[in-house]
Amino acid sequence: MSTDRPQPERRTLIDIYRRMALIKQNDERFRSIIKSGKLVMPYYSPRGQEVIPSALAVHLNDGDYLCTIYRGIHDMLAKGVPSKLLWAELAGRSTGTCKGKGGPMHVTHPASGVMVTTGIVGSTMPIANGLALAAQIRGEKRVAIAMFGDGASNIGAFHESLNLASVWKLPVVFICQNNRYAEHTPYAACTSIERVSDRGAAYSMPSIHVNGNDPVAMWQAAGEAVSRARNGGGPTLIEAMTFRFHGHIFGDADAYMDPAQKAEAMNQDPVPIFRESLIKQGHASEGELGAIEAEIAQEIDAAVAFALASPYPDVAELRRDVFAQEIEA
Ligand SMILES: Cc1ncc(C[n+]2csc(CCOP(=O)(O)OP(=O)(O)O)c2C)c(N)n1
Ligand SMILES: [Mg+2]
Repeated sequence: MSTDRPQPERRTLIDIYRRMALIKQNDERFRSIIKSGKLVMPYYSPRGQEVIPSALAVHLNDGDYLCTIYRGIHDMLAKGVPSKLLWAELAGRSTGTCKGKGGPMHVTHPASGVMVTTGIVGSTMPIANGLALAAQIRGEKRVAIAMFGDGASNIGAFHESLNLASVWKLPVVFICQNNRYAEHTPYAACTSIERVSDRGAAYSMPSIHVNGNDPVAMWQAAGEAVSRARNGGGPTLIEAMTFRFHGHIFGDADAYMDPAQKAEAMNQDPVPIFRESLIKQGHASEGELGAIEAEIAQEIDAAVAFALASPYPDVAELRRDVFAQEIEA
C-alpha cells in the first residue's frame, strides 16, 4: 500500500475495529440463537465481510443514505442501527425498527440512514440513485451508498443505474461486496469478466478494485469515493474483494463451496487479524480492545433480552404504515 495516500488516525482505526467486533459478535449470537431454536427466521450471515461497511461507515454521517440487502446486518450495524432495535426487528417484535413488520429481509431505519433492505437482487442501486437524486435536487450534501453482491452485478438494474448515475453525476457510491458466490454459484460460473470494477469503464465511472478485508485499503477507497460524491464529483464503483464464511443461508450445507478455499479464507479471518495488528503496531492495548468487546457483549445481552421480552405486533397494525394515509379496516 502506498504511503502517500491518507492514513487513518488511531481513533479511526479503533472505531473501525469496534464496528467489526460489533458485527462479528452480533452474527455469532444470531447464529447460536437460531441453532438453539429460540428464534426462527431466515438468516444470511455476513461473517467474513465485516471490514467493508466498518471502514466505509467512519466516513459517513447519519444523514447519508445506505441501501442494503438480506445479507446486510453488517451494513446496518456499521451504519449505526442500534443492536436492540435490530434484534427486535429480526425477531418480528413490535419494538423493532419497523415495528416487527419488516422482519429480517426488510430492515429500515431512517434515523441512522438505512433506507431499505431488500431481497430483490440488484434493487439497491436504482433506489440509491433515487435518494442521491433527491439530495442533489435539494442541494443537500448527502451521499447514498448502494451495497450489493457480485451476483447482482449481472442484473440489468446494475447497468442501468451506473449509466444514469454517471450521466447525472449523482452523489452515489456503488459497493460490490464480492464474496465469490451468488447463492450456490461461484463467481466465474456466472460472470463474464474477471473484475466487476472493470465494468465501470463502460459508464465512464471512476472504479476501484480493493481488498475488502484490509481495513486501511478499504478506508482509503471508501474515503476517496465518498469525498468525490459529497463534493459534486459524481459516482464511484468499488469492488471490494472478500469471502463469505458460511453458506448462502443459515442451514445451507455449503457443499458447493471449495473446502480448501473456505478454510484458507477462514484462516485469514479479518477480525482477529486486524485486532492483532492494532496491538502489534501499538495503536491499542489488549485491555483496551478487551473492554470494547466486553461492552459489545453486554449490549447484545441487553438486545436479546429486550427483543425476546417484546410483544409481536398487534393485528390492528396490519394496515398501518402501508400507505401515507392509513386504510380503515
Ligand atoms: C431479482 C432476483 N433474482 C434472483 C433472486 C434469487 N437470489 C437470492 S440471493 C441470490 C444471489 C445473489 O448473490 P450476490 O449478489 O453475490 O449476493 P450475496 O448473497 O453473495 O451477498 C439470488 C440469485 C432474487 N432474490 N432476486
Ligand atoms: Mg456474492
